[in-house]
Amino acid sequence: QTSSSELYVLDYGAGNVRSIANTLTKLGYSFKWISQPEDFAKADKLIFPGVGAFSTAVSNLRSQGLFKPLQDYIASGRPYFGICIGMQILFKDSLEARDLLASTIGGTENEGALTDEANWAGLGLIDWEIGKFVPKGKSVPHMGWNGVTFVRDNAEPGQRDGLSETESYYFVHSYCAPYADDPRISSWANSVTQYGEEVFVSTIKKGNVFATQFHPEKSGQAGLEVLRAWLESATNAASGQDVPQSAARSLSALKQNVDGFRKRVIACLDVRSNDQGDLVVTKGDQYDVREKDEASGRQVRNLGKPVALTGRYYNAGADEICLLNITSFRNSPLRDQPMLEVVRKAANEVYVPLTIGGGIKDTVEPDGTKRSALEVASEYFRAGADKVSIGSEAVIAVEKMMERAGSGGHWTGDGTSAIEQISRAYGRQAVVVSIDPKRVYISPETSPEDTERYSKETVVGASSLYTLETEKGKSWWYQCTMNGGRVLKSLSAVELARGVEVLGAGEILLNSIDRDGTGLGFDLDLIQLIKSAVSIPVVASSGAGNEDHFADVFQKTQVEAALAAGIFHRGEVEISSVKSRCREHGLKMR
Ligand code: 1PR
Repeated sequence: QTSSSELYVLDYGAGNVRSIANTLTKLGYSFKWISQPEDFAKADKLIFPGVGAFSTAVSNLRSQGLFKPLQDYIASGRPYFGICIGMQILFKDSLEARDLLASTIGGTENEGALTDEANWAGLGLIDWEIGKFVPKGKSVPHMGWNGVTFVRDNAEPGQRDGLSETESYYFVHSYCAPYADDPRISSWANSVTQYGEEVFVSTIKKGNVFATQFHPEKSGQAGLEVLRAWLESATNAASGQDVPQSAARSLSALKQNVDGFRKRVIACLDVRSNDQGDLVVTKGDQYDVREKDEASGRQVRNLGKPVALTGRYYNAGADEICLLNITSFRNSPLRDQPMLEVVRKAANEVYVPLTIGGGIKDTVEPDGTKRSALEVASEYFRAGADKVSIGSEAVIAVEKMMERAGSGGHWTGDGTSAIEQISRAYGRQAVVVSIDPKRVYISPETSPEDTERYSKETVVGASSLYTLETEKGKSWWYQCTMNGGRVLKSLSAVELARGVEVLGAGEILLNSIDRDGTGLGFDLDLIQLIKSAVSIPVVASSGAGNEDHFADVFQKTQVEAALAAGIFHRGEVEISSVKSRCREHGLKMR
């Protein structure tokens, strides 16, 4: 061991570790990466920002010879901070590995690794199994901001280790450590969080081990405080030789007041090159991003610089920020260095989740080099993205799956789609599918087959939640589009949503070409239709014109998140006023 205090961060080569790096730099700490087994001996403090899937983490650690040294490091009593999978890996094992094995993914490079039972097992420090959320009355993954409640009575009420019962933290996971009145788990649990009816362990603290299920590096100022407190206080303590703990509260006592899941307000930036070749934030009306005025030469609307706007929205309290490269279908994203640079710089300034979309697909570069969607996504994750959003490619994947299944057949993936590849490596929660539906009004000319086919998914005027004057007496269904609405498909938005959930998407970003940029409010019919078709979270998008539209969509459709672009870019509505209006309606907001 070195005498100077060496902080190390464990990176086994998956997911967004740049965020934690940026956060440490922001807090004024220098650190080194663990790049080989020998590095553990040099570390005085260790952070493991585990991202991705449990079994991928375990098999990567094993194949790189890092598993045993990590186990030895923790046993040595030196301070350890685990984040997300970095917390789950302390447990005996996880249902996630078994689920992955049982899933119908064929011919994957992971399959061999998974059939080896060693790769199901975690470090085994905590004799408890990581379970899975049940999607009953709530979406899974648990994605968003939630509170914490301390398991033991608090000397300093409401606050401990930089962690506060009045703040919220960013969670993103489908698997969790269920809390129970059993010392095997209650002796390790420091705080719990409630999601729906389920109470799970949100932080672990014992001896030299501290771990969070949430992402402190993505939890804004509140999260930075948790990291800062640990960095300032972390001292050696042999595992298990802790000061005697006061009694843990029972599950029933904890369950009463801890459900603090917040609705998310997301700012979205559509990014593209303007005619001068500069990357700008633009905004369309029904996806047309050019100035209406012919005299101006129909220039691409320029609403600002992506990095500057991202920083502005972070400071204004955005719960998440979404950057969409809206013309990426035209060129190779891996050669699109300016966009990657935007992501890198944005990730340097914001400590809330960043979603990056556009061009996540298998590509062939101009020199003939093939790049898989997974490689493209990995590049974005390394640049600082937390989630990637897939648009056009998702439509193709679902069409193929439906073709394979034939009529009445079982929908199942074949392991080759971008959604499957990325969710296998990084976890379902890292994969968003962006849907660009367009209304198709049913007219007397609509063929009987079409009317029949979509009868179940057709919104009839009378059943509409929110009919505008111009829509009265009409019926319609929602058609999928690709390439920013340029290509129309026969697939319906409901089929697409159901299909991508089967393939492994963790969230749906639901746009509406009809409402985009109109300020008429979200298309509540569309949102309700999709929300009830899937059990993954849905982000409502397109059409927000004022604060009430947010309160409306949250109350009437149960979506977890709502996104806007134009009103924020033009400074017409502030994120803070959206949140206050929602609070007035009794909604929980960060
Ligand atoms: O197909 O995987 O390369 O992804 C391309 C991505 O770019 C998709 O997510 C697609 O939705 C998006 N996109 C493509 N063309 C456009 C366009 O506007 N011409 N933008 C576009 C989609 C919609 C939202 C917008 C909301 C809210 N933009 O991003 O932010 O509608 O706007 P509002 O609050 O102003 O109403 P691929």
